Amino acid sequence: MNTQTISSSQEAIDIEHKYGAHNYHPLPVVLNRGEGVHLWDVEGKHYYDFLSAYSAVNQGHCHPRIINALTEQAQQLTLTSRAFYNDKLGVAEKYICEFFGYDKALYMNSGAEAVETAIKLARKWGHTKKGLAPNSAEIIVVEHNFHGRTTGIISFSTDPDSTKGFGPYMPGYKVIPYNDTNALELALKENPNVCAFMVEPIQGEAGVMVPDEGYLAKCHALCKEYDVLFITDEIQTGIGRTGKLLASYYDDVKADILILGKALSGGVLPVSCVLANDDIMLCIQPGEHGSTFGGNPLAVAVAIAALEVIKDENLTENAEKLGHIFRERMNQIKMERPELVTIVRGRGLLNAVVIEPTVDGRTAWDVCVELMNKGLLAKPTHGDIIRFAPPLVITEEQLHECCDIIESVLMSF
Ligand code: IF1
Repeated sequence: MNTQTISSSQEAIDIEHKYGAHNYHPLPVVLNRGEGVHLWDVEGKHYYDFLSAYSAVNQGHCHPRIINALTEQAQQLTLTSRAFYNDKLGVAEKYICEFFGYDKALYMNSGAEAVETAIKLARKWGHTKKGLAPNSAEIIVVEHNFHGRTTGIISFSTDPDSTKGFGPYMPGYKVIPYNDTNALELALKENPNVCAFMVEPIQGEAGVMVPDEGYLAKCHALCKEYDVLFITDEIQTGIGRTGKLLASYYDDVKADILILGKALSGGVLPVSCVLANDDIMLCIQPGEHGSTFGGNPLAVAVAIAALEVIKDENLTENAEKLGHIFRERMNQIKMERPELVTIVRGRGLLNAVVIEPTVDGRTAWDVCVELMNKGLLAKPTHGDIIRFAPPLVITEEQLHECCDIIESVLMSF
């Protein structure tokens, strides 16, 4: 039986509909090639990518240095498991620890796996170092969080789409409002069993919700005061996306446990990582945590190259500079069409625009379909919010060209 080759977009959509789970509602575009900020569909139509696979492709599609690292390692050694050593993992652990300033790194595969790892690490620290009674450790999280889709993680989600029908849920979590340090202080005062507070420095899925200046710094100070670990989930906001290497740097804050994923591989394969200092990371002893592919030579060779690209190509600085230009262009449209574009927000090249439904009932989805027709790919979240997140390699000229496309579509609504 030979594998079918796709000759039209509709053929690809049909085969996926018939044989694939219906767990997504994609825009009707079928891509088959990517390079930098560019994508092409089966018919050869060009698009600018303004989603970057939810910020996994910060370095641009198929970055040559990352692809080279992948292909070289793939022909040498891809997987040993952690039953044995290999000559790549230690080098990659050292590299990422020095890159972000921590004693130790624990590589995993998906972002959710890294979040689960951080949760286990924080609980282990709570029970063994903070002296919490067995199985009593609590973690504080915030409303509208998104940290992944495992049954453990959705246990503290406040999004019905992520939780409905998937119970029973894991205990041990307290949900408080985002961007509210009084709520955090009260939760810490009320509950002596808290081992950690986990937060996205900017909430991506919630719609690029940027907290007040000083919020993260105050949370960090409260965690110190109450002997609680400060965990940042920078899977989407990290690695240059927001114009700083990590979004928590906007408040000059360094997490006790840092969670990375997505762009840690430049979108080439799943790589995630948890970083912490020895007093925390060494709470997990041999045989207490792991995964078959976690830290495999192929993944970590790619991770090193992905981080080198961010540094060598000054992509964080580019995100900072072009982010200001992008929001300025979007605010100009907002001034022209205040009834349609009500909010523009973001940091670096993680931005969102809130679109009000038009009098004839067209929504952010219809804007994204029209953007697709005009050669720009973005996707709405929560109905009325369009997230705009191009690869960080985008040039100023390309950014203006894309803003022209966005402007022409929005002005036509
Ligand atoms: C989907 C959302 C974005 C994340 C943060 C952990 C994870 C994610 C801050 C888990 C993953 C992805 C998952 C993907 C779509 C996308 C997403 F819409 F789901 F919420 F980006 F906003 N922490 N986000 O953003 O990482 O296990 O996926 O590697 O599930 O639909 P993962």
